[in-house]
Amino acid sequence: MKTFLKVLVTVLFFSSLTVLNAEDGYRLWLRYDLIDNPAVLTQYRKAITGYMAAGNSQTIEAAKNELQMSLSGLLGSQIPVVSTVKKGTVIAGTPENSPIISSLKLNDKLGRLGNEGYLITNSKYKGKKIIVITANTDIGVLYGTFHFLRLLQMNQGITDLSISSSPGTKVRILNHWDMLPIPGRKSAGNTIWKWDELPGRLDSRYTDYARANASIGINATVLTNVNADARLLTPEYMEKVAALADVFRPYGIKMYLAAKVTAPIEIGKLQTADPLDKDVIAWWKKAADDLYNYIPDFGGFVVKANSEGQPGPLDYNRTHADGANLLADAVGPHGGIIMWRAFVYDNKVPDDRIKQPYNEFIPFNGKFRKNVILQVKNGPLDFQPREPFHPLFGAMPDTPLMPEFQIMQEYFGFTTHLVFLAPVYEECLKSDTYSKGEGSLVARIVDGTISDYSLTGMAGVSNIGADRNWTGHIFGQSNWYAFGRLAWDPYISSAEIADEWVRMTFSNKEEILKPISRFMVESREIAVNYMTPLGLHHIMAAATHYGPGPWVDKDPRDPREDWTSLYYHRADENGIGFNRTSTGSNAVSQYYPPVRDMFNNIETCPENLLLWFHHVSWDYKMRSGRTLWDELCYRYNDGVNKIREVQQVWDNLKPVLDAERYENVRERLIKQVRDARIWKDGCIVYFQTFSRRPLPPGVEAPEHDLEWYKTHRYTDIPGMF
Ligand code: GCW
Repeated sequence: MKTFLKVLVTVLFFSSLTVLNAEDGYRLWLRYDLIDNPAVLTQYRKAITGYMAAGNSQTIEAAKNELQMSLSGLLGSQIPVVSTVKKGTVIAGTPENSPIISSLKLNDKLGRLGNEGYLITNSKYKGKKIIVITANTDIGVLYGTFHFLRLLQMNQGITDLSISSSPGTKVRILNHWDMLPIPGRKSAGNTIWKWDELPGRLDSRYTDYARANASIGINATVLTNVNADARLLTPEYMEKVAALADVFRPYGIKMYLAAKVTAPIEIGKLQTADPLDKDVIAWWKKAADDLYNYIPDFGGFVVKANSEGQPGPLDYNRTHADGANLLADAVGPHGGIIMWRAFVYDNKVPDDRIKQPYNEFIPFNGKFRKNVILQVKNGPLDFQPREPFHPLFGAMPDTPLMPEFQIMQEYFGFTTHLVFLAPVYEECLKSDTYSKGEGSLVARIVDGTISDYSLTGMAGVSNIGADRNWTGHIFGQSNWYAFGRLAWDPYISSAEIADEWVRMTFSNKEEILKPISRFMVESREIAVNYMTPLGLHHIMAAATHYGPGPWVDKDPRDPREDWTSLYYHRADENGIGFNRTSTGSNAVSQYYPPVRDMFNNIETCPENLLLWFHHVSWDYKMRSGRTLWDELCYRYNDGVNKIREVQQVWDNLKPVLDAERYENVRERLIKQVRDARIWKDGCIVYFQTFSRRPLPPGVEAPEHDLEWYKTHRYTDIPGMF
């Protein structure tokens, strides 16, 4: 009874603390608040009485800190670090550093787990029940620690543990698209890298950034935009970058940089950047040597070349392979790699834009150095709400490929719309390329199961910014989380990821967990419907990419055709959609049969990609029995209605959520509902000028005329004004 009272008092004390705790979102999914399920708490208090971490590297120090911070928080009482094993000790370390772990003879199991994998298991030492977190390396131990803490945060059983895990890809990297500051101008930019303070002052945020990444297995980062700035390779910046690399290293995060092909001209004063020029070769070699002096474990470069105005080897009549191999040879002796982006297209090439990456890269299959990997966007266009998988997956068996996903919601309503992106990543990873027959999933190519690539990886364009809660929208955090989890394990489902994230970020209580994880999983399809249903794409506002712009016939930055919406939707009085079949641009030919044939035939083409591959008459009969025009209107309408439902669900959760995070989402959902309606109405009113058909019954009438939508400006969307 006495203990019961004690527990009760502690529970009350800590839950009142929880209420007082500002829930500003800073702690992400690593909140470590007191477990609010009494039965689970009792079980954990019995099973965990102390912890020890063997070894004295900074990485082990990080694991120790994490255990200290989390266990006391979760269990609501001081969980001590112990020097001898007792019943209920959590022991973390490698067999090499821990004679106790070594005595447990786990080497067989560990042998299969490589440099980053880990094992979490219950065991007995001298008759005492303990929990063991072990790995071949200290970083494996840290990853295992985070996994163990995830189990606790998710209130999972810990008395029957037998978990072994190792990553599906080697380079799990964030690509920040932040720009370097422009000299003499006070930029309002929202980057978290405080360049003006580095290297002297290291914001504590950098450590939390590294912790959060390590907790989901991200092991690499590129600090700045792939539209690269040559200044990064000057000593001033190398020193700053090195200071950050030092902060990240204990957490297993390697530093990479975006390289600019013309750096030898811009900062090296050479006359050319020709990859075969001997001075250029020497310049890059020296730049790499210098970099490795600053950062001995530097990872390598990511390069955007000959794309959207970026310089590249083609400017010197050389090839992508020449350009990539030049850099590969510079970093190779130090163990570095080159991630060469396949996101290339040129309006001077008279071919369907989406065909260009494949056409440009296929001839170079096997022509790259061993330490080059091609970074390929999930789809062949550009991070649209829905695209088919990129046809390069599976088509370059002798050159490693890594997918690039966008975590940042460039085409998904920025930090204002609630869209959980795991389904976008999952859809791509689970696509069957048929490159080696049935079952040749993108995931199996990416992780090397089918492809046998020497290098594997996954890149995510980061959505992390200077907001206190990191991503502006609280649900933006879930996309960062999802990317990390899928880079580690390309086979987990969106539903599993949502479940984990909600449990850790909000609550394990069914009344919160169920509704939130359900709408998360649905949110991507909802957004597709109010933005670009049935395979429509690239019909957003020019330049900003926020809001609809199906009428865009000229981009203010450049009047090129492939930056207009008309190029992509091709609406006319007969119908709508881009004919990419064998009678059109024949982009379908870039896929292996039977995928090619499935897309090519209007009867078998999935309806959610119909207008991507076909120009379809307004009266075409859809599987629902409706005409295409009616179906299009219904989908738009459905998207708006469903986001209103999400808003309702969220409003109903008010009494059980903390005020601050509730409000963060509530306020944004108001704008999302408003702007979803603008998407729907704007697109319907515009496409109706071609279809000349009435709105089908049940579809809400548009609020304004076409002119209103064409001239509408958004004044309250962060990132827009
Ligand atoms: O999505 C487009 C963006 C560009 C970006 C480019 C790319 C970094 O609008 O801002 O440039 O893709 O991926 O290179």
